[in-house]
Amino acid sequence: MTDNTGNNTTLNIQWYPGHMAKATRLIKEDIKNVDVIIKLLDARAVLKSENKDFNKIFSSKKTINVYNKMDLADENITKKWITYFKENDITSFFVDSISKKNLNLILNYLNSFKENFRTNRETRAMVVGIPNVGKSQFINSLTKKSNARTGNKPGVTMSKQWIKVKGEVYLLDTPGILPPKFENIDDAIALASIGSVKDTILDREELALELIKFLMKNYPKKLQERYKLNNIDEYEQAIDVYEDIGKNRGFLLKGGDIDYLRTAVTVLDEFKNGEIGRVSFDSPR
Ligand SMILES: Nc1nc2c(ncn2[C@@H]2O[C@H](COP(=O)(O)OP(=O)(O)OP(=O)(O)O)[C@@H](O)[C@H]2O)c(=O)[nH]1
Ligand SMILES: [Mg+2]
Repeated sequence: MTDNTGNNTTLNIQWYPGHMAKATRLIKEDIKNVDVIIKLLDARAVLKSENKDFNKIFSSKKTINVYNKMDLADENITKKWITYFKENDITSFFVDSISKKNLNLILNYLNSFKENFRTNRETRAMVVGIPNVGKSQFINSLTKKSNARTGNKPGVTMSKQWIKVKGEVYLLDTPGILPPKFENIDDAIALASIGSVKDTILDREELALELIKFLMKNYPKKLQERYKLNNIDEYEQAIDVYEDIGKNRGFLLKGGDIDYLRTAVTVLDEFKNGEIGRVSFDSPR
């Protein structure tokens, strides 16, 4: 497994995990009532969007991995992952919950669950994942109704909610849960960039600089085109790119200084919404 970020600066991200602990307790209460766990992850961060604590909680349950937001992920890397999962016989699906791409595969899987696993009641699936991976959107798209509230920021779903899908399938929406700490700085950069960590606990200027470094290394053309920059090879440091983005967008303060915060917020928002292009943080080899 390789990692596309490969840097070792420190990004100061801390959060108070009290509400995460509460959400974990809520989820644990329902495990006995469900047949299958749908682990929803972000296709842009196949490894990094996994909360490893879930594996302990759900070890006794049938689990499938669903990588959402495939429309925002690097197509070449997604292809590699699909091959990797096939070769290793791991049940996984790549989906886009907005256009509903591949959601029919999940419906087929859930509808045949009762038969395949010989249960005698309706199938109940719990959808779990870190914040903002699209759990509520995924459920709404499967049910064709807007039952679950969504939003492009972490922490939108606050409590549990059972929602009926066509046929004999029920889905449980749950609040997003992050592990108590990041394993390394690259995880922090990726998870903050895809919007799974609350903005208010981040230094957005530092994060934008780290994201720019990552894009310079892995997606230079996309960065250059989006912000009408010089050839990326011509820049010595990421801060020079950061400043040119601010200048090119006209984000200047009185006196002509660059508005660093506005530049950061713009880069982060545009990245989160896929406007910089399709990008992935983890590749299988
Ligand atoms: N481009 C794209 N956006 C998506 C997709 N799925 C969800 N979104 C968007 O991602 C944002 C987060 O979706 P939610 O469904 O609220 O995410 P969640 O996992 O329920 O988040 P929490 O409840 O905060 O844990 C929303 O703006 C959705 O519209 C997808 O497949 N592709
Ligand atoms: Mg939600």
